[in-house]
Amino acid sequence: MANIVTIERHILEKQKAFPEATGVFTQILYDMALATKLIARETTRAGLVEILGATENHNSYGEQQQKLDVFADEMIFKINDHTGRFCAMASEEHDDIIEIPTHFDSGKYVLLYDPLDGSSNIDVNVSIGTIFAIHRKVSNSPRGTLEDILQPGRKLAGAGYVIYGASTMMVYSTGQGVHGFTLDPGVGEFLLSHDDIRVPDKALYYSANAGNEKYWTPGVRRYAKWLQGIEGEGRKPLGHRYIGSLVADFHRNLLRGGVFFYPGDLQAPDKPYGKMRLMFEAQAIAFLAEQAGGYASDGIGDILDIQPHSLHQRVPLIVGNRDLVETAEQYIRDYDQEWINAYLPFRNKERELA
Ligand code: P6P
Repeated sequence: MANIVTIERHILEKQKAFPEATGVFTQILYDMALATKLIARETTRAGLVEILGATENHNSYGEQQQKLDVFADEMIFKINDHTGRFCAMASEEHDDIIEIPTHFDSGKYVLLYDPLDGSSNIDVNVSIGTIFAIHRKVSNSPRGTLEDILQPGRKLAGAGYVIYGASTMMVYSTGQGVHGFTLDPGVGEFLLSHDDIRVPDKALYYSANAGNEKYWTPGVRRYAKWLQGIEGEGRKPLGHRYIGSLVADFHRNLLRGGVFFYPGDLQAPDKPYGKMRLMFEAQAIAFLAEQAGGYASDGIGDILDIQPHSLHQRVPLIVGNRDLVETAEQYIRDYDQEWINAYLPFRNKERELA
């Protein structure tokens, strides 16, 4: 009989070399597992209870908050606010950092999370996901500050996502490879189902919102034609798969090989930075991609090397097989100097710690 490997057993086995981290990471991942089990239960029942539909609130991006968004956001905060493991949190659904209540201990890590990414798909029963990332506290202040949060992805201590799909899966890395656990609803436990995930060398898919092609820059448009085997040396076309839920699109490409891109464009010249949030989506996805042998770029360079300047900073995201992502960078270098000139000032802005 194959081993039944829980998150705890897996962390213990993978992190023998880092005993001090094992305890904390096991607990953090268990806390996230519990929060996401509770979220999973609501997402599977969403059609049955009146938790569907939007609230009258909007988040900092002006996006209408779905009720499940609010539930997921509150669930993740409540599960983590009292453990003494975090000195601060930050959520895509909150304008500012979330302080740990003063009657709880402050810890050595910060938690950043997108409680329910792809929430526009909630009401149409398409897979959605929770994305989380963990940085180490670096400031000297007694409680967490923006300085602890606005760190480059290269410094991440760990990151992961949970995808609420045909099954509920948690995929995480703490820097020793990428590992996937599938929720056994019968026992309510995440069990190891995908040990040491590696992006397959042979990519099958590319993922992009073709409805935006009119606004893509010349280099990105040529890149899309290259992926379709139309531009360049007569390659076999990649299949086009686009769900419109980052976690679902990334998860499929991670397991089958492929590239996802949501590029920056000049539709609004003062907003050349695309749609993805650096701190709540791109850093975690880039960390996982690199740990699985892939690569993530904003079109200029490695997402993990970008020094964040603000909490809700957006970046273009091109992620998947390294060769496919580097080809995108080449097309952008060759044909998109106008866009590069418009984007670099945003990419290189000074960090806002006040
Ligand atoms: P579009 C969801 O809102 C999200 O942030 C990602 O999950 C997803 O990849 C993207 O936006 C979809 O954006 O513009 O194609 O609908």
